Amino acid sequence: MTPATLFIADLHLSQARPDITAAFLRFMAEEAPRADALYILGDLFEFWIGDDEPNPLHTSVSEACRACVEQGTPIYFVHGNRDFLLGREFAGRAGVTLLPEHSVVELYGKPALVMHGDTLCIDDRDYQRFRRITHWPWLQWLFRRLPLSWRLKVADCMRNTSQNANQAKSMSLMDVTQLEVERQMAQYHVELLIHGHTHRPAIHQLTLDGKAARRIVLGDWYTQGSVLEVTPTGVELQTRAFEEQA
Ligand code: LP5
Ligand code: MN
Repeated sequence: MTPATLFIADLHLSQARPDITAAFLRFMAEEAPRADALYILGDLFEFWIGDDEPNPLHTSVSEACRACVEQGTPIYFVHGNRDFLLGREFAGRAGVTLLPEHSVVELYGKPALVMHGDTLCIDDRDYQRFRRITHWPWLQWLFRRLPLSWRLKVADCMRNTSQNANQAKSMSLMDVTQLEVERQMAQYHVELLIHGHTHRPAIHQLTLDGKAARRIVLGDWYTQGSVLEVTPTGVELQTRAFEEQA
């Protein structure tokens, strides 16, 4: 079998969408164990309020990840804007390696910059302010110590506020800022960038310093799965159909 590295993002797993969970668990059982590595580039979960939340969905996801890792496929996880609180305890249980927000990884001899993608959307100043604040370590420390029911309420309130705010934002404001893409790719000396977040799957060709470069955007898992397969000879952005509900 050709060696392949797989990338997924923006599954937004929740108990409200068992069809997405089923597609993810199938992918983890049938496809991920055959890969050289699996990268999950953020927003695996609809939201995350702490590793201590007793949620059967979290248990089935951690068990599926662990089983895959035990079969020899390492799993790397980058935080998204929904699950940035996912911590070392859950990662340890699942056997996944947490990566920093921006990482350069070697893919069959070529460096690639991988990230969730929200840090590329710098024109969305309200979001970037929200992000800065919710990443304050002392605020996260405090939040993690609130009772579960309060944390759930805060998350719910943030989701509602965010949804309302997004309705007033233009599509271009919520997309990446091209100059920031180019700045980060130059900073990390890469000709390949892979990210999610915008839910606009595409392979963008660009020119950096006179050289051909690519930005690959993973799709979400709302109506179908989205998987990027990288092999020594190329890249392919693929989809996976969800199973029909009985
Ligand atoms: O998520 P999505 O795609 O809808 O929109 C994102 C940006 N929104 C967010 C907010 C998340 O959806 C909320 C996640 C909850 C996480 C769990 C709780 C952890 C709490 C930790 C506390 C330390 O990321 C959205 C972007 C969009 O992507 C496109 O890039 O535009 O940004 C916003 O909507 C931010 C708003 O513009 C402004 C901020 C609203 C703040 C609400 C604060 C409410 C506080 C309530 C406290 C009681
Ligand atoms: Mn996101």
